[in-house]
Amino acid sequence: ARPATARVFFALWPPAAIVEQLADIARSAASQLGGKATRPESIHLTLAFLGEVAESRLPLLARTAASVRAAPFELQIDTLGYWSHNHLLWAGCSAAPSELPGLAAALQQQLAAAGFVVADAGRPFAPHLSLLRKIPVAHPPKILPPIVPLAWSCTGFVLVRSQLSASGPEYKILAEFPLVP
Ligand code: 2AM
Repeated sequence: ARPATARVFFALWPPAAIVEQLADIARSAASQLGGKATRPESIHLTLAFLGEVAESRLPLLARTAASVRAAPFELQIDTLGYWSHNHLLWAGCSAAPSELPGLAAALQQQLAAAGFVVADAGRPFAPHLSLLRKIPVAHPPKILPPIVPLAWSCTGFVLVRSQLSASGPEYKILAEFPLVP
């Protein structure tokens, strides 16, 4: 029998106040453009995507993440972006502090050292929070409206399991890792 696996990734999970605002933006964009708004409980910023990992290795995965030393930082979510290759509308930072790519790189490095394979590890880190997927090609957003900047204090990151279902992915937080000054 094949070993049981889990589809997992590491992410920054926004606090409720930020989720609410981003979910509002996602809903109003969906009503204007069509497509599928990310459910509020699913809004996140991926740091490293691993895909399928044997369940037996999840404890090692959590220990590895716990060995990452990084300080808390502030993000200003102040811009929307659109990717035509996957018809995706996302929110992000016009100028992310270096701590954000720094955290993603530190995490990737520890994961690789422990023998985990990070998808897209060779590509530049493109931090984003996906808000609206499957925007019909007939309605790509031509002009993205400005958004009210959202101040997000990032004080930890999480290990998430993604369970795919007919109604879309369900995310379950398996472990949390604090960022300590
Ligand atoms: P997306 O929002 O841009 O689709 C769970 O699927 C999270 O992991 C999402 O944030 C998703 O990004 C990201 N993700 C999925 N597959 C990925 C891959 N192959 N490489 C990097 N990130 C991926």
